[in-house]
Amino acid sequence: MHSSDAILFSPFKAGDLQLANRIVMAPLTRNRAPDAIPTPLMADYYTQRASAGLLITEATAISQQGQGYADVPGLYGTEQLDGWTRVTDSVHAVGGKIVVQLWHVGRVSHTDLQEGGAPPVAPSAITAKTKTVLIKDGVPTFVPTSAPRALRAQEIPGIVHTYHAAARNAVETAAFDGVEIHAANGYLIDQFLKDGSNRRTDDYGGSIENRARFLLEVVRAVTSAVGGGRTGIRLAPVTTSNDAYDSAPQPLFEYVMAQLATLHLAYIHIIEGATGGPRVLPDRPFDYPALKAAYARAGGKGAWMVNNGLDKALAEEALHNGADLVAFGRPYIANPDLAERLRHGGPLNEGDRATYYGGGAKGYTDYQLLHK
Ligand code: 8OZ
Repeated sequence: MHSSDAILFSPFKAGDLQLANRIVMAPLTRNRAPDAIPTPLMADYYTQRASAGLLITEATAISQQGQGYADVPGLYGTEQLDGWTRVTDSVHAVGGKIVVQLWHVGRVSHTDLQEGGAPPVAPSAITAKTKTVLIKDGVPTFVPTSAPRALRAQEIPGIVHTYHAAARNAVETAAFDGVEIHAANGYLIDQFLKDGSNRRTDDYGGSIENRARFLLEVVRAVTSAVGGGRTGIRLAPVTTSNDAYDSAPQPLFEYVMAQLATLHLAYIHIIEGATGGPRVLPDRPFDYPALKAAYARAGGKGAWMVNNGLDKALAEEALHNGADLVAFGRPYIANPDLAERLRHGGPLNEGDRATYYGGGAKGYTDYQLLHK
């Protein structure tokens, strides 16, 4: 091991999660779960990547209403939980740790994916300027998202409860080590947070406190199900994904940090910049050190996980600057042994974009290892 590698390969305890190293596989949507049921091929895929200190699964719908894309997995049916149990058993058999990402897409959906062809739900009836993926005649096809309807206030406790039930099933039934709440990338929780998508005039809209209410109710519901030490949360303050926009993200996210600090989470996972895109956006400035300071100042003790476009040098720099964990997304598509490749300083395989979303083993479980 090179001495500068030591920081990436040191063990770390995030809440109740004892991790072998600082390298995290970020959640990656791969659309290979027909009928939302995880397959044996998915068990192979995650197991191949289990030398990461922590695997975070692809975003996983907590309910059919929370579904927004073809062939993404769920956590709300017996067969889905059985499929995930095959995944977690296989990952645990090789010593890996795995949490599932809890997902409700809100308005980023299509009537074809909703029960009875219903419109998707959102804080406000504002259509996202974004696309989703349907599979038509076996071919993944991008289509505009459908116009959503605004949730009635009385419906919100039911959705919060669905997060609670999904978290409990994930840990108690499917043997996940924990859960990550997906509060990023323009999905339901992010839609409530940001004023570009939330025009409500009730307790869930308007002020920062009101827009953060849904997120905090979800976090409390999830921690009451599985404990804060098994709960992480992913946030993307200035992402451009799925038409996400807030006019003043700094005070919004610093308020969220101060509230989360009291809930004893395992980790805070921050996407810096535009998800899968530039880390710095000239028209969306954001002070990440101030965000981390707001969390620490309020007593937050969870691990600080950073993500987006990291390479080895950036990851080491982040760890030296106070991050605890570094998450890699796209590099994990083509490099199942990314941890070993980082240790050796490369080389990295290039991913094949044509097989990112949908399909079978090709471009999924057939990438070469450095050493066999
Ligand atoms: C890419 C394609 C579909 C969904 C996200 C869950 O951005 C996603 C996603 C990414 O968080």
